[in-house]
Amino acid sequence: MHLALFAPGMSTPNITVLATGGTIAGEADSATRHDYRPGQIGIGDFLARVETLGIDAQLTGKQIANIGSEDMSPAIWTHLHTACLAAMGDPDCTGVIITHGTDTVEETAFLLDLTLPTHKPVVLVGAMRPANAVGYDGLRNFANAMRVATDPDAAGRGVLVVMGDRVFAARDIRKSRTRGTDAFQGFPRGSIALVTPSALDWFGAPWRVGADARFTFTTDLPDVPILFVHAAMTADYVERLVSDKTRGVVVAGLGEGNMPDAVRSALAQLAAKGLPIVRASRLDEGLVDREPEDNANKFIAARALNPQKARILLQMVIAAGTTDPAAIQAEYDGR
Ligand code: DAS
Repeated sequence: MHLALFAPGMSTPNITVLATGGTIAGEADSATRHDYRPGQIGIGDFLARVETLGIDAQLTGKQIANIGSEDMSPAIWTHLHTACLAAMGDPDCTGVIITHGTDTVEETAFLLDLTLPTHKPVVLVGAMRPANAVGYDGLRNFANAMRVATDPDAAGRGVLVVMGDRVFAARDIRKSRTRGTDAFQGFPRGSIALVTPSALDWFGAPWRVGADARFTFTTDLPDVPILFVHAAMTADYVERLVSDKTRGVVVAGLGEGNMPDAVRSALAQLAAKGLPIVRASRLDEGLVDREPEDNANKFIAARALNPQKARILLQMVIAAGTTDPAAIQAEYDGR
């Protein structure tokens, strides 16, 4: 179903734009150089460029940060979360768009998905090419994000990410390519809508039922490292990774969350002492189910979450005070 951007008689939507930097705000020394600096253009300049598109919407910008998203931090997440809540509580605000670097956009989106109500649309967007590059995709992606953020049907679907004319749920999206504007994929679901600046087509029901936050946002995220498993790994890798501060471990395992026996034994000893151990997969499309040994080992299966998202969920679960492996498993099995 194609919809006009606004129905006749509808008032102009008011979108809050929260800028964090990334390539969408990046600049190169020339239009054809491969290397560039992310987070160069401020929100004022960016919105002035958006204005040239002539889309009928009121945009209110706020600069949260101006970084490459490899430098995303709990402090910036806190600032962003607070700004999102303020926008959601503003009766004049129709929806929120967050500009973000593409390298960690999936992690920020998932964190917000777990901790924000989405009774208004919340949409993250980035670009694969800097603002002065030939073929800049940032304005196109942003115009698409405006199309989504102004659609009442986008509310209650959880936090969304718009890239390459497609809309993804935060839970599904993952960056799968380092180049090209079609760099994102969804797993286990692909994109949940196709979008252009003037058309938006949703497919299927939202994953998320209801619009409430699942966890209370906390600034005190527990220390949860990821163990990236490879051939010929020995148990001492586990000892080197885990410190007194560690509150849980996510395993980026081989295939369906597998690991060498010695590594499994070392992790099972930690689990026996009460440290949650989550098995995920290092594969791009990895679905990790429970295996019989998980009961004895007290391990948790990450299901369809990749290691970086499995880590964020484990941080939230531990921060909420849950340490029982069966209760943690239920969080991975749930929405
Ligand atoms: N510079 C990287 C980042 O900020 C890549 C990007 O935005 O596309 O995540």
